[in-house]
Amino acid sequence: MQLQAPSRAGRIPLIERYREYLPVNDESPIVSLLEGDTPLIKADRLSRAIDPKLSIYLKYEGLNPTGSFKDRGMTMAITKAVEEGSKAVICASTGNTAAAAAAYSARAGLTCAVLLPKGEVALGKVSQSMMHGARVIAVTGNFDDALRVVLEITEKYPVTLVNSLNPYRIEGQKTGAFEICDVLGDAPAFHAIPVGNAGNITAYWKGYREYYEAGKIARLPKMLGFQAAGAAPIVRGRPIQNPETIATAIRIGNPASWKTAVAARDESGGTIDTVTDDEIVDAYKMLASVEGVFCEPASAASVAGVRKLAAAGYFKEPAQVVCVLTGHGLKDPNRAVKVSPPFMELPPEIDTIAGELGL
Ligand code: AN7
Repeated sequence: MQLQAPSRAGRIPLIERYREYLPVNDESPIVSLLEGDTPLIKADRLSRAIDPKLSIYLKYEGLNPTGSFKDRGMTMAITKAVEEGSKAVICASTGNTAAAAAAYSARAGLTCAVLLPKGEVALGKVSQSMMHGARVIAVTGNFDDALRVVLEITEKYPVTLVNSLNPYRIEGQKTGAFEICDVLGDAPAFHAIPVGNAGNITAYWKGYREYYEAGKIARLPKMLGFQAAGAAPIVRGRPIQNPETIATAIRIGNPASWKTAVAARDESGGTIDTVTDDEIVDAYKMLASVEGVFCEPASAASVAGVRKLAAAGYFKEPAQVVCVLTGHGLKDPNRAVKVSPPFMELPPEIDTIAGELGL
């Protein structure tokens, strides 16, 4: 039997696919896990439940190689780190950046160090960093503390920063916008996205603008960003000392890309708003049970936000809304179990089980 080709059908490295929009040349040593090209899922049942005027689409970024959108930025950041002769990379992370950095570093043969806020990173993400051989350090502080230390380290030592302050990360992540436009044939009217360190809203807005300037799309979307109510520095207009939310991925009090997130909001005529943990959990459960799409809690902030705006009468006419589901539900299995009803434990007896199932 013939062995399958080493790439999935239709999958080529993200950087190859959008090469003309990315800062690479023919010598760039592309480090790829065949990321991107994630599904844009039309969510009719969800649309009907939230606001029948809307056509909601889910950009399911959880289907990237390490289970989050971070792979788009990391293929670029690690490719450029190798191209520039770097031997080691470092990041602070609420978990997903670390998982992606660890995986792409493993593939490139780079040393990788990740600083994680102690006790506040979902289990799946920690396991990824460990398995890919990163130097994992739990910092006794929050993400903002960890990022501050990482920035000081990269100023003093020859280690490449792969947080989204690294401009190549944003370059890679903007391709999410290209893919959405390539599928829809234009930009959607609204683009909803969770906001943590604010790199992704910055990247998507850059992607849409570049496609618009290239004449690939005829309109720009309104950007709708959503922060967890207990970690909403941009909405409150000041850094939050002790951010709190069950959506640990976006438990961030002082986002690095604050200014560009505000610019995305204002230039697009959109909004950045809060969603409570209860609203996040409701949307998280709804996505899984109504559409069969399992994302992590932070990702559900995009849908929770659209739901909140819809209830407040924000959407006046029929419109396409793309919600980015930034990470896979399996990243945070503990939360999934915690928000679900307990399951039954029964002996392997047909009558007992059939009885319990009401058959
Ligand atoms: C699932 O991994 O900041 O606003 O260190 O993992 O670009 O920060 C993760 C962020 C949304 C927010 N959804 O994106 C990290 C990290 C998920 C995330 C965000 C993150 P940004």
